[in-house]
Amino acid sequence: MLKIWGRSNSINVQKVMWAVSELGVDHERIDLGGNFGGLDTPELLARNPHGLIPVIDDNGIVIWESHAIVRYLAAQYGDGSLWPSDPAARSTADMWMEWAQTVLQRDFIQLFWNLYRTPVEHHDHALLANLTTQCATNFSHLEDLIGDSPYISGQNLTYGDIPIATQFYRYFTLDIERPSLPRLEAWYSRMCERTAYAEHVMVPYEDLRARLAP
Ligand SMILES: N[C@@H](CCC(=O)N[C@@H](CS)C(=O)NCC(=O)O)C(=O)O
Repeated sequence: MLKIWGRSNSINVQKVMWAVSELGVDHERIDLGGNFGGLDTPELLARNPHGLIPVIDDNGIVIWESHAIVRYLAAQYGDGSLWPSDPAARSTADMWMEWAQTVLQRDFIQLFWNLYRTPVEHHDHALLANLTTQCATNFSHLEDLIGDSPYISGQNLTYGDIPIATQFYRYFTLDIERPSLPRLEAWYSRMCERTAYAEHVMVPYEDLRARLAP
């Protein structure tokens, strides 16, 4: 059976769980990382030498890196659905997946860590203002480029939607200034109607909030 290691409030684990749930693959998820620890054990390091989550074992096929995992699951279990048969649709999915990793998530993680995972007493307000502006620029860029299709590769949900739309939940629920993003908000609303997204991505993150020790 497919095994997935990683805590449910990790954004990278959420991408994998969302894909697994859309695909209806029988699986077991094992909590690891964060408060659960366990990233320095020989067992975990044998599966992922980088000591990070998520990592999967699908009947002996071991994969780390969330985007590689999502692509594998889509190809293995989602031919014609999450994995479009048209190579052009896959290339669009891949382009946005790479961009999500190298630009959108890179900057949003910085904002999330400095705003939410840093005690308010230690906030660097100039840095937060810069990061908020940078994220607004990135999300606006996406807003301008996606066109009017309901999903990133056209008319159907594919693996290419997963990395970007996983960022939406926190971006649209954090107490920050955002530009007007009507297309992205419509896309986000469509995702919120999906059972798999609601269950695995719309996961409260209050327990990640940093506070000074009393
Ligand atoms: N590029 C990697 C990043 C993996 C990563 O940074 N995982 C984080 C969780 S989101 C982690 O393992 N953090 C340590 C922890 O949870 O304790 C991926 O996409 O899978």
